[in-house]
Amino acid sequence: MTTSRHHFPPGFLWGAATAAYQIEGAWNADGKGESIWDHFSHTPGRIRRGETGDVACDHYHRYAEDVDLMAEIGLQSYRFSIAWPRIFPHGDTALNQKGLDFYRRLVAALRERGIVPMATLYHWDLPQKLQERGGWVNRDTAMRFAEYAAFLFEHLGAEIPLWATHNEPFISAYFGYGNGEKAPGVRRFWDVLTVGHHLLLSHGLAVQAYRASGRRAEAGGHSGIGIVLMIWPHHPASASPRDVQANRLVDGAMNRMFLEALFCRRYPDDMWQHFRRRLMLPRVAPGDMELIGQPMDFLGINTYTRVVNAANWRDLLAGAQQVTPQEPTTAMGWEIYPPSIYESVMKVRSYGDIPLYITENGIALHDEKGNDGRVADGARIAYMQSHLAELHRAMAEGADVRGYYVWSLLDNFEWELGYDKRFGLIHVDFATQKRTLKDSAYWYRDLIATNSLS
Ligand code: IFM
Repeated sequence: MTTSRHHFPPGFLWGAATAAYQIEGAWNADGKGESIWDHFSHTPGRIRRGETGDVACDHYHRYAEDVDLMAEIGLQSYRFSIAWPRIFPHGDTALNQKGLDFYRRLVAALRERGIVPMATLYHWDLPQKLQERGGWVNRDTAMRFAEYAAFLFEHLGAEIPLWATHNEPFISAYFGYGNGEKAPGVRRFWDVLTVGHHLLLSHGLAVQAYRASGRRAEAGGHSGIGIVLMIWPHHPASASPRDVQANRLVDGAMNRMFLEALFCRRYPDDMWQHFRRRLMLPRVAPGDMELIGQPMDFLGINTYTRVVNAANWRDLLAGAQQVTPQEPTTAMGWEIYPPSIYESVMKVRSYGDIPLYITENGIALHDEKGNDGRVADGARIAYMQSHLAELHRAMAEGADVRGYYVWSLLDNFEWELGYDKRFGLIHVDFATQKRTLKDSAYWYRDLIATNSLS
């Protein structure tokens, strides 16, 4: 039998990712303010089985153990998010020193073990106080975000080399303010383009604040500022013009709106024409698009699967419906389609040659611990192997991908779905908080050690 190995370039960064609300717990400890996710998960009927992120993985108290486990896997980088209301509980500039101290300790522990921190400024946990003033529908929230970002660049900028402004602004806008499945749970599609615009504007303001702080990306290194987008490839269900058009619109809403704004400083014309009769178009003030589209140092891509779209006149937004995913699927019901990672990278590449990181990729399974204490998650290993082979293909064709982060380090709180979708390399027993490295964690350790995939 012959085996082939895919070698990754020297310096390629192997990591894992998490988000504050999904793992930290300690929702009101040490002066933390309420976030929209605290508020939402405490509202009956919003989360499956009534679960909340109140305790989650208790990472706030167990971060040192978690960093040790990262080191055991050999992670070279860790992507986490900072909970805005831990820093500024009321969404203004009144500091909660203990919140800042927590991230200082976390970052110090990472650096001691040579693990490069990548911090996301916003992974969906807006201070509830700002939501009470309209949240992201209010343009002023973008200004508050810029203050929060500038504060962190000043206080943690020397220790954290990689910064992402937002995680998946599409989800914040459409699921937070459109269908209301996620916090703040607002069901008002009318506003989603305004929300999207304000999120992007706040990204631009944060990039500006980063540059003003005097920080610069070092050539060839892992540093700088960017944004993390959810980029999933879209395929029409058939070659019929109606399916092709429906597919184009869904791809437009999820991918092109954000990519064109960031790379071309405009929103796609066809989307504007389509949406002007259905949604409120945002007020784009002079200079907004220049702010949004100013150069970034990298783009983060979150990619898991593809979406197949068919025309459906009953859907008022895009005239589309998602076709039932083909088997095999994951515990999320997402099709396992390894070329998705290749196609996502190539799509972004068509907008510009910018350093890329795969900031999330992974699979949810219903992992269980066996009697022997092992968590045998061969399906996760197969998923990572096939997706990394496709990533390697994109890189062999010239894509400048600098690193890969598994979603997720730990099993955690999967938002409105609660705890039963396990994405982690590390199994968490939520009753005891015991952590167990899954087979995939050992597999990933070997991959990192050889910087190559067999
Ligand atoms: O858990 C989420 C994460 O917060 C954002 N990207 C997708 C993941 C899996 O659904």
